[in-house]
Amino acid sequence: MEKNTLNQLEILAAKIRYDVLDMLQHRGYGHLGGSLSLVELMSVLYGKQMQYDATNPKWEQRDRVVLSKGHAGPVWYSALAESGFFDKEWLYTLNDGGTKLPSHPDRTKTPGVDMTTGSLGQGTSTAAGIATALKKSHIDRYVYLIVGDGELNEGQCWEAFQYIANYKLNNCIVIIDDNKRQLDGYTKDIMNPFDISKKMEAFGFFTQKVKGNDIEAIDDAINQAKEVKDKAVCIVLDTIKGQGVPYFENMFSNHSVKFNTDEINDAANEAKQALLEFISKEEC
Ligand SMILES: Cc1ncc(C[n+]2csc(CCOP(=O)(O)OP(=O)(O)O)c2C)c(N)n1
Ligand SMILES: [Mg+2]
Repeated sequence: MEKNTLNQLEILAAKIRYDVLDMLQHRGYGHLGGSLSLVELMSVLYGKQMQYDATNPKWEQRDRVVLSKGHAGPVWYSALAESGFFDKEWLYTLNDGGTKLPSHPDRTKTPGVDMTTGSLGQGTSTAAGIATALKKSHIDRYVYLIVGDGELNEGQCWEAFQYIANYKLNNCIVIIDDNKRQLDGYTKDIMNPFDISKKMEAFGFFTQKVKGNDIEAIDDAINQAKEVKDKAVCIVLDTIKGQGVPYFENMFSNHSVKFNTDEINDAANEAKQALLEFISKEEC
């Protein structure tokens, strides 16, 4: 990747991370850990890989995202706002009555959101449906299906993966956010997923595993996935829940964080300040 492109994607990631912290802190609570683990992925998708027109969100030739782990809506909204789909002020309306940004994505409310999610597992099937429809309509675009590691507890995921592999839906790029934790603890303690990459390979997927905070590695993996012609494709993102902010990475219960102590607010403020400094230094 060219140095300038990498720099742009790092700046975008910093902006998305800032927005997630800022909007959740403004709201007073929210799904922080599983939003932060997707920041670099969102930067690569919206900053480089995806084809879209923010002024025409329903453009037929767009790529689609299905955020099956819908509770991470805040990171998606931040990426959409930074990409021009709507005004950044909307981020402060997260979860308000009548908002266009409900905590979990709703395709009838938010420009750029193509599928409603939140009930874990279901996005895997709807993404498979969209990918099938795109193939049948001869629309040569991609669906990025983002699934959580805890979400893999849902049997529906495995039915959908079997379908995606069987029909060789190589236009459905399955991305698993392997942040090792789910709502109430470590995934291996609650419902051990064992080796996710090997399981996806056994299901018939061309599978790659990359560090989920490595922008170049994520981009390379997506490029490689797009080269695969006769197989379903999967990228396992080796991430950290709370990624990019050490205080929140180390917080044991970082699934849904309440910003109700000075310590938590100070940590968020410090992280936001550091991100702003990084952005202003890199942008000049
Ligand atoms: C069908 C269903 N059951 C339970 C929930 C409640 N819930 C929301 S997030 C979550 C944990 C998901 O863990 P994971 O997929 O690993 O998400 P991440 O770590 O990325 O936040 C649960 C159980 C839900 N949204 N849907
Ligand atoms: Mg998880």
